Amino acid sequence: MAESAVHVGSGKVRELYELGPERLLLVASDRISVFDVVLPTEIPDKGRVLTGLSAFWFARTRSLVPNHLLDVREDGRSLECRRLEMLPLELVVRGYLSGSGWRDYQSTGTVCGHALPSGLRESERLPEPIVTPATKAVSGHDENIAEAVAAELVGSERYEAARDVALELYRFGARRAEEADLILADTKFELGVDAEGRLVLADEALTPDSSRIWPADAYAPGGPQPSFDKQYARDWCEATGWDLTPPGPDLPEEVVEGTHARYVEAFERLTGIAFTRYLADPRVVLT
Ligand code: PZK
Repeated sequence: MAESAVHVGSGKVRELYELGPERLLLVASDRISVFDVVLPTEIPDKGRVLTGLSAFWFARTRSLVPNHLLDVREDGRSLECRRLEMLPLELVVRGYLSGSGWRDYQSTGTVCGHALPSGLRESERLPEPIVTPATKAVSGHDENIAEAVAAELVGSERYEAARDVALELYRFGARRAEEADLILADTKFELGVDAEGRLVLADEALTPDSSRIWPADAYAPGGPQPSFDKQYARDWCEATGWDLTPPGPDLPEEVVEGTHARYVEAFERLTGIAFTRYLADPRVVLT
């Protein structure tokens, strides 16, 4: 790193550094988590794919909402960002019924207070995308909350603005995904507030790690859908008989290679940019 970067936080697969009082450096590693466990094997370029995608979306959604991105570094895996006051919640937008949304729907017929038609199947497209806020629980597992609770946490005016922005961003990403024969089933946004009190998109945006992305050609509601990016790794891990507690299994070369290829393919289909061009000049995603 060219300037002094002090490590201030770790996510499962990313590291956060501060660059002086006003800027942060978000560094995406090549680590992969499967069933919420980080595996001992890395996927080459995964951090670059996620960083490039995030930067691509930040550049293309600036007119919808300002974001924290300042620059992409030459290494292709690091984003220089503006430091913000983060809202203490995540905004999950769901266009399809999956994961905790499907579980909540099965037990209550609702998802985070959204009444939904009866008889929906797992992975079915919702009549309209919904926002299901969640708190960043210390346990690492996020907890879904009702929109009324989210409004109490940050104020109803702020919550409503954040919700509207999240919906717009989801619609933007889902449209582009559809053009790439991908389904953006759901995605998570994190927002902050800048020194002028403006709402700003932060963290990563519309990446495979913050979204469920499904291949449209295999879409078949009525059960879980294969993940576009992680399915090889998940299937291989499951077939080993692993009990899903750490440590996870090492991935064999063919699974690493297959997973790498899927990440690169997601990047190229969503951005329309050759990944080799990104590696040669990461700033290409900003133009
Ligand atoms: C911020 N995280 C999550 C934790 C990571 C990421 N622009 C910002 N301003 C202030 N704080 C944050 C951000 C952003 N983005 C993000 N925690 C704080 C996080 C650990 C590793 F890569």
